[in-house]
Amino acid sequence: MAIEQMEKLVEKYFRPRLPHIWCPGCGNGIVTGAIVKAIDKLGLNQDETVIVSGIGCSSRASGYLNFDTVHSAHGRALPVATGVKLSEPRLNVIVVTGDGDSTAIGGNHFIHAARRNINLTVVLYNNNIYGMTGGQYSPLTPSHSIATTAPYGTLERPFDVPELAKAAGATFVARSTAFHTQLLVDVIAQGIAHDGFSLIEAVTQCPIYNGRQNKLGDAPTMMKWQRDHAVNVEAAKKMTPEQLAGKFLIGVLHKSEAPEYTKQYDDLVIANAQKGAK
Ligand SMILES: Cc1ncc(C[n+]2csc(CCOP(=O)(O)OP(=O)(O)O)c2C)c(N)n1
Repeated sequence: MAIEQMEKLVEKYFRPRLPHIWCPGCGNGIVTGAIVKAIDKLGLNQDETVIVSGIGCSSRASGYLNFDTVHSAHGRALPVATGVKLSEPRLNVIVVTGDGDSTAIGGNHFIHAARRNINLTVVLYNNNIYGMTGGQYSPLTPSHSIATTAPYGTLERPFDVPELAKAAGATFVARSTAFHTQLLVDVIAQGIAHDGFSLIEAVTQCPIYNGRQNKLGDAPTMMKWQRDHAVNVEAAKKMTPEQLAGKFLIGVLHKSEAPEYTKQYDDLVIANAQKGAK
């Protein structure tokens, strides 16, 4: 994208709040930029688009964006977003959340929002760690990684979050990385356009807490790792299990149709509640 175009996007969609809190090399700016590009690509009305976040480095994105935003409580972005969407179903509601925010403290809300198939778009910034509080392991931290809460390596197995979302009932599930920015923009746009619960996992680098503790190198090195370990879901169809060992899939991983919650709710109100309880 040309620099003039970028400047226009920044002027329109970001609040001038420099300096931001993100560390040098953090991928959160790339992911937030991808959300903005997806919104712009779809031509969404800025006054009818709401950004809701929880708590964490990634959740700070809501404060930098020039929309109606809610920076809610840790793990509670989805209940807040559900309330916003149910009260005004015409709004586009985008949830910005971290791996800890959405799958640890907010894990229960995550599976139930997916199960309801409410039309929210969740962009999960997966840096594999609790960044804001200094590098504790999360449910998405790979086994045996070092974290401040696992000095000898974590014994826990991480969730495959797209599989979790799909099993819980999400009707659009995708993954991309900070390195694969074009794809990230594209799958976020598809998720927003999808009429149901959509989960987009954005794999991103945290060089300061995750990278340093695990000797993963600086930000460019971590992004090269993303480049070398992600396989597009279409390309993967032609690959053998041996070729796919140690890799992860990117692209649209699941898409299905199911009744959307707010529409069902409105129908229920019209068909029953407005006639009065029997
Ligand atoms: C109820 C509650 N518990 C704990 C915290 C402390 N806390 C703030 S952010 C955070 C983890 C954030 O990790 P993640 O969601 O992965 O986001 P990141 O900072 O990595 O983007 C925790 C435990 C809090 N703010 N509120």
